Amino acid sequence: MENSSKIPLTLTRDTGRLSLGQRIFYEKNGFILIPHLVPLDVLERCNQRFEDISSGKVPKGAMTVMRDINDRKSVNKLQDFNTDEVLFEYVSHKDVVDVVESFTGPNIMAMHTMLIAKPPDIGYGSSKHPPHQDLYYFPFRPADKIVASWTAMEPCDVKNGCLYVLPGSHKKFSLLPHEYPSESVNKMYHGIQKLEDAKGWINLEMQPGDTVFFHPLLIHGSGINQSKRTRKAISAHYASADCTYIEVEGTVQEKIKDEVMEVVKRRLPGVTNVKFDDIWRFKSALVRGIRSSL
Ligand SMILES: O=C(O)CCC(=O)C(=O)O
Repeated sequence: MENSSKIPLTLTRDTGRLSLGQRIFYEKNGFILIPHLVPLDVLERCNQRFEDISSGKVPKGAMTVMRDINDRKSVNKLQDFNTDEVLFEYVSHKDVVDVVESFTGPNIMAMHTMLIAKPPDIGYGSSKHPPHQDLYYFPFRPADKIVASWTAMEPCDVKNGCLYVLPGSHKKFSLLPHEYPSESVNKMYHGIQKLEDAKGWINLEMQPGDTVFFHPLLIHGSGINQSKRTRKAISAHYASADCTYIEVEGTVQEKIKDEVMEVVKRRLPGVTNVKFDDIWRFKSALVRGIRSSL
């Protein structure tokens, strides 16, 4: 198939993994969903690891274990598990990384990792994730060399709070200001306000193994879990190893940087010379190719 769409392909490269149609779809919409990408046995091992870490059977090591702000008995997220050999099986899985390479090129770092459990909401609405752009959290660029993978571990539908996206928003908007919404949300869930006029939102209902890849400027979020089931997904953000760190002081990202640095100060009292990019250097890992500037 030739590129007769007249869309210059600037966000993807031909590695033989994505079809031209899939590349054009990503360039236009800012995401591409690939059904049945991750084998179910990998997800089953990740799920068991989640249960073992959440229950305290397996030590959490360097990762962060987060609980819903209202429902303190529910672990809603494991974060930063690049050093966990079980969960890293997902992050480094060939089927995922082969697709990632179409966006990042051959030298690939896993910068941020999450297993998001989204427990049933207990009535405060805090299981939702307000609309946001992931780039808000990242002190490295260029944005076009960063991509998220997000894989359903369980059926994800509107009832249990699936992902929703605003197609094309990665091109329509630059990085927008984010802040805490007035409703109850979890720690660091800053959102974009005043999106009432935005039209064309779509829900991504997905089955286990289905994987969506999306651009870091794509506006997305997830709904309240109004079911009695969890809604588990595993996700990683990848960047080209050739990306470089930027200074976020004085930009819309300063607020989230300050919040992250407050947490680091609390966790590492007495350590005074850690910078925001040091945290990213520490928690990231090479998954393919050669490590360079990140
Ligand atoms: O899985 C979810 O509910 C939302 C995840 C997400 O958008 C994020 O963490 O950036």
